[in-house]
Amino acid sequence: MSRFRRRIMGLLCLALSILCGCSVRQTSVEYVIGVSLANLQEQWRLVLKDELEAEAEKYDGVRLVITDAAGDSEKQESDVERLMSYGIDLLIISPSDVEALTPVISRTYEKIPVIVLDRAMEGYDYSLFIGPDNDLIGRQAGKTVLELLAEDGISGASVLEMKNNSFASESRSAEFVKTVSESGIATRSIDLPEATRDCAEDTLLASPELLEGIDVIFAHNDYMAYGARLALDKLGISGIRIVGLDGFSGENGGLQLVEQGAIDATVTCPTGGTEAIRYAVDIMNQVSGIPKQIILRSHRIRPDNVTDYQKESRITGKPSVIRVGYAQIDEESHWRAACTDSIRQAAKDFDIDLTMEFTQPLVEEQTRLVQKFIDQDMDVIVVSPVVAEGWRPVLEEARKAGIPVLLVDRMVDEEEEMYTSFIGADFEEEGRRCARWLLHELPGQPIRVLELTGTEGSSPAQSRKIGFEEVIDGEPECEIAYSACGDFSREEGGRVMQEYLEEHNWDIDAIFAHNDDMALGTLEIMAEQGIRPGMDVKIMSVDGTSDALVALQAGKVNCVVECNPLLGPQLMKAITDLMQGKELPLRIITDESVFTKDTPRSQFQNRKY
Ligand code: GZL
Repeated sequence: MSRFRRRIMGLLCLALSILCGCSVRQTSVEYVIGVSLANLQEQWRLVLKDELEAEAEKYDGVRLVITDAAGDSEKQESDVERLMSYGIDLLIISPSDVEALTPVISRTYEKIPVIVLDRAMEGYDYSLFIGPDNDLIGRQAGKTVLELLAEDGISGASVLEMKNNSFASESRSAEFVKTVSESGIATRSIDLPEATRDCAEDTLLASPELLEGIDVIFAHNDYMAYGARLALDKLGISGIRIVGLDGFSGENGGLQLVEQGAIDATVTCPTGGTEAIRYAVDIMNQVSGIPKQIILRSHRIRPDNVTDYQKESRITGKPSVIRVGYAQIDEESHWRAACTDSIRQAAKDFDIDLTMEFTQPLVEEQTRLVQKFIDQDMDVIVVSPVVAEGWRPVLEEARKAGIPVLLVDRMVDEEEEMYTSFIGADFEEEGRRCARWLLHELPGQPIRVLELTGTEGSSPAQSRKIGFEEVIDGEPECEIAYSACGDFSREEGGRVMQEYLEEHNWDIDAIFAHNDDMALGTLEIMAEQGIRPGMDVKIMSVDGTSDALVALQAGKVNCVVECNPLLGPQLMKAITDLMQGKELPLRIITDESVFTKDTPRSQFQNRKY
């Protein structure tokens, strides 16, 4: 937006404020953020709007222009177009129907930054997505129901699930039902026309037979849970447990209802409004390292933790210098070297006392190192877990010691409560991107793939494979004909190729390498056999290291999916936020590109690894 228009907008906002009798702040408008909300009927959206406005108040030069689509996708599309006509600098949108709104979001993203809230959209045509993990929320609700039934000594129970046929509700319900049915719990689900207290109360009063044989009610928000409570009281029914969702503070919010015993538990579902404004300001100020997705943490709230949950700061007494112990994997790839350098440099930039130690790629060695950091009473412990299994005991030790553990680069196969946050890539999406490129490059023909897998048991190797197979599963003529572990190393990648050539006649159309180093390790060996890499065989790899991009520009590699190792700044900012008492997101997912022969040359310049 031009400065002139910004002045006009500022005067308009000023005039509107005076007309509405609002307090008038004489400031120039630096940024106008358009906010397109799905509706302002649901309580969750009202809380979202309050959070957005409260956070925006903290930035003098920021103005919000908020629209309410009243649940109508067509209206929301025209709301976005109207906001664009005002010349907004950035759009925050909480879509009513994410499929219907995807085209207008993509079109808007071509012109200005877009932050999508709450409901993830297909593809990546946005600057940043902030939302909850709805599958996790469903599992947490299921786990809570099982705990309540165990406390009551009830087996073979029945649950009445009160949903509100929304996008989030479906994914939460699927995971909820899966979680409780594994314990033999039967679920009767009903969709309410409105996700409100009155609708829930009226539904149960009108059809009390819905409650026959029911031991627990799981309502997909705390207002419906409260309505269920009122109905049970009016019907004179006791002994039925009630679990809600959202966990807001305030009058009749889930936290108060749990405190008062009106409901037995809730699972929090933060709106992301505060984070949206903070990141919007960073994006407009062109701060580097903005992630692609922020997945917010949800908590299971019971009477025994509702008070602690509401305490402002989770970390008390910020130390003058933050001491961080980092258990890093010994260098096995160029990616690792770049990651280590980024962490070290960022620690200096953020003035954090970093003790980074390396171990052999063995979980026993890494967990011993983490135990050492616990014994040294580090303020924060960071791990790049070499494999996903085997972490629970030492994570329990860290939790008992009150030391937060952040996962960087790789994930562990443990419950979300066992770690504070994960910073890294969406490995499954990286695998999907390789497969999508391959099917686009070799359409409608048989494709035999040789797969070079990364370190066995590591989350990138597991998840890249899952993502790749998910996409090719729908293509009967595309198959992984041979798969072997190259341990993410160039030498091992070459060994796998050597062995394949010794044992087979060449019959491979494409190579899917879980990282660049393994792909690069195959090139010379194939060339010695007269196989032209990139021509006779298509080669896809993951990371985006400089050597791979050189090979791509030389036509020897065809598709390089980025896996950004430069995680240092995001890690150190997260640690700083944590030590200031802010709650960290459950996952911070990095922004990544795909490089092919069609990628503009400019994108190959100024790369830092
Ligand atoms: C991904 C990282 C992987 C890289 C490999 O986050 O763990 O390990 O893709 C590295 O290059 O060895």
